[in-house]
Amino acid sequence: MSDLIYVFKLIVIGPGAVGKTSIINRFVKDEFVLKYKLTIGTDFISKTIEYKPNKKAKLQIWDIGGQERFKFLRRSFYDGANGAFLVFDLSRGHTYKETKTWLSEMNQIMEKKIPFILVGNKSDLIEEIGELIDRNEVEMFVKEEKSIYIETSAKTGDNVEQAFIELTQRMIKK
Ligand code: G3D
Ligand code: MG
Repeated sequence: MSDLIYVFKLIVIGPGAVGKTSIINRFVKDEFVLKYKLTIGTDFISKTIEYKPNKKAKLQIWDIGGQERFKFLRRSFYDGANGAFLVFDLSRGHTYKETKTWLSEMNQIMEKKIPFILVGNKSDLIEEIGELIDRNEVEMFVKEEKSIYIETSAKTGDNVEQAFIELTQRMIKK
């Protein structure tokens, strides 16, 4: 008998090279590959997550991949999404500003607002490069959007699974 109840479409969006594909690979395969050829395109990859003890949900995780460059291709990508990771790169501050454009585009395309989590990825680089974003401003931004902010490293795996669990719980509450 299966106690699997939920199936969610989860999309991972944000500027290029922030680590979207790496986060998915870390979560799904628990690995970090130094060189990816090209991102998966329009396909998704499935993984069942235990978001609470004995509670499972199936996630269909969609990597926006090359479509990040082609706005006209994105509509079908967003179609039916239940939740999103909006990812930026902690080592490139301008990618944080760009997430605001991504968010307004998503809200424009989606009929209803869906839960999202703002992800600052590459936290392993912070020590080396210093702080490039104003965390107070980030916290104010996500609070206004009724969202939360999580810092991850696809390289070390830090917080990656937690981010998926948190988003799954938010999609369930929705
Ligand atoms: P994208 O799918 O958002 O375009 P990728 O991003 O997953 O392809 O990652 C872009 C680059 O960032 C890759 O390096 C990848 O190895 C690196 N990267 C991804 N996540 C992390 C992380 O958490 N920490 C660090 N240090 N690097 C990360 P290359 O060299 O292949 O461009
Ligand atoms: Mg990619």
